[in-house]
Amino acid sequence: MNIRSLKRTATAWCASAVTLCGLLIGGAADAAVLDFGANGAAPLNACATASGTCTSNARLLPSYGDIAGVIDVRTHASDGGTLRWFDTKYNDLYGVVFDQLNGNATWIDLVPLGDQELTLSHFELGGYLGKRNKVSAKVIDLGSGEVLFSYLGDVGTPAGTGNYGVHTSFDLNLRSLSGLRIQWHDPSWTANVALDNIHYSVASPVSEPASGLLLLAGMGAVGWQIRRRRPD
Ligand SMILES: [Ca+2]
Ligand SMILES: [Ca+2]
Repeated sequence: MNIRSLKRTATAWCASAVTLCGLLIGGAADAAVLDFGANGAAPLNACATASGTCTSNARLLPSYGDIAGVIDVRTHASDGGTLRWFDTKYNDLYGVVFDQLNGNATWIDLVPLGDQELTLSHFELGGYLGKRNKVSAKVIDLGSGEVLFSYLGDVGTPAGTGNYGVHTSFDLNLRSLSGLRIQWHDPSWTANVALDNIHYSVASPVSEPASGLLLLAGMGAVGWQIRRRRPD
């Protein structure tokens, strides 16, 4: 066996061993997007209306986004109730959540269930009728209270002819066993900024010993393969 084919074999074994062990030790991830409705379709069974279908300014139901055994989604407006839903005009977003009151305590909590770990990878903010200035956004760990991500700046681009401009995206890789809070505030008026398209996943955490085990398993598999291919 030459060096090149040895490397190929080692790479293949590492890949298969890590994938297999990752599934066994880490468990499969539940990945989801909270989009509050997209492409002009208002979410069903999601708002406190007679039909349950969201209409602009209706309150989101506390059960929106919840998945039994996986995640509890909790939205919070300044009056202590849930956030409200709106269809358009927050830049180019469709179906968003916002706080109608002019307070400063607007957030959404994502709480993983069953001793699992939450990973937050993306969210978007849109400005009402176009760009908004001096908007603050934070992501806070619900266990430690630590601010893991902080932003102070513009949200969205200015409105153009026949459009409301483009929203602002935030790409992250934040993890927590306790859950994460996305909090945002526009000092000029709370309702000026709305949230949309939260990407997250929930999975059993891979502990440090398990990670080490994973590495050893991969190396062991490679070593075994090399020995097996060696001529007697
Ligand atoms: Ca909930
Ligand atoms: Ca949406």
